[in-house]
Amino acid sequence: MNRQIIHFDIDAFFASVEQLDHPEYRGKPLIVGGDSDRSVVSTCSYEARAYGVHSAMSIVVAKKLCPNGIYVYGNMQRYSDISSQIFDLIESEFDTVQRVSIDEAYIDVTGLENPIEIAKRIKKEVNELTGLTISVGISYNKFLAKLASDWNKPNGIFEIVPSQIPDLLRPLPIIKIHGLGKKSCEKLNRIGIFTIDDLYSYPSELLNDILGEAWAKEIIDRIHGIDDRPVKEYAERKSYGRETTLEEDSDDRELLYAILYKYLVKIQHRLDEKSLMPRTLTIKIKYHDFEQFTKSHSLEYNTNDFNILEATLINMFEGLNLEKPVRLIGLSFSNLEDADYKQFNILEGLGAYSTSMHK
Ligand code: TTP
Ligand code: MG
Repeated sequence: MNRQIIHFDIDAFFASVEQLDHPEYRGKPLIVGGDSDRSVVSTCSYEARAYGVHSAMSIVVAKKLCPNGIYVYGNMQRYSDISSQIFDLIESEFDTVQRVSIDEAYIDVTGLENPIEIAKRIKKEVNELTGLTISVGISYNKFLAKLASDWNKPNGIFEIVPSQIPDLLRPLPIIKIHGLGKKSCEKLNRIGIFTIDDLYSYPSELLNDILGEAWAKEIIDRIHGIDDRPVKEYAERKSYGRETTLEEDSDDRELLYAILYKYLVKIQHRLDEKSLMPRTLTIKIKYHDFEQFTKSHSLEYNTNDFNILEATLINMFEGLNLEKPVRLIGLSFSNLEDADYKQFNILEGLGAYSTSMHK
């Protein structure tokens, strides 16, 4: 079965956050990076891109291109907080999420619902949570998913399916090949290779001289739609969860509990494989009118004991007052702790306890 991979990337990230925080910057060419002549552009709003300004350009050059732009220093802490909020949201819904930078990640959604629907949903959720827009690409491998997220930026969705390869890629400039740096592209330009189509017809042995054998093979594979790299989970992720939009809105508690129970089984198994123990369970409900809420319960200690988690879920669900038909239901586990580390802690704790008993 083909994999289904989503790549998302926040639009003009630092600049969009500044425009959120400062309404007076909205709709204007905004350049983040500083005001001094020694500064470099971190990023800029799409309004500034129309003037030719881009990341990594010196501020001096940017000011020549866009003298009326607004030039600001960035606030890394703020960007990092928003980035965490978004990744936490995504990780509370999907099993396999790989963060690749402050504003982009891959999600393996193989076997889940229609990926276009997932893409639309996460765009909406991210926007509701933060006010930012993201662009989402969908395809059967990471290389193409990333290419797809770049296709309709900003605020885009694009899917690349197997039958479109290789024709869709032919006209693209080689700089679009993720993995080919600016220097390699310049070298290739010098020997007359400008588009992916040029690369298709170039003898691969000659490419080896320019890119090195291993990398040349990798690049050739990628532009032929071959890329087996797995989506690798972020090692320090904060939560695991699942959720679903029901086919029909429902207030049938038995049905709703059955879904949560199914998720409990899956997530508990997944955490067990990873030797992780959660402390907090969160049920998420969205009513038919899109009003939503979450209900969390934190245990006194971390555990991945199925019976304890099940009992907790039952308790939480019994106390859940559902006022309207439900559209979406989800379950996530957070406050994760490494089981091996925990065992060590318990031993330490017992030591302390027995000491106090002997007093
Ligand atoms: P990008 O995703 O490359 O750029 P972007 O989000 O600003 O714009 P878009 O995705 O819509 O094309 O990078 C994410 C953030 O990383 C960006 O907002 C600022 C920072 N960054 C730098 O500080 N320096 C750089 O050279 C680049 C490329 C990004
Ligand atoms: Mg971005």
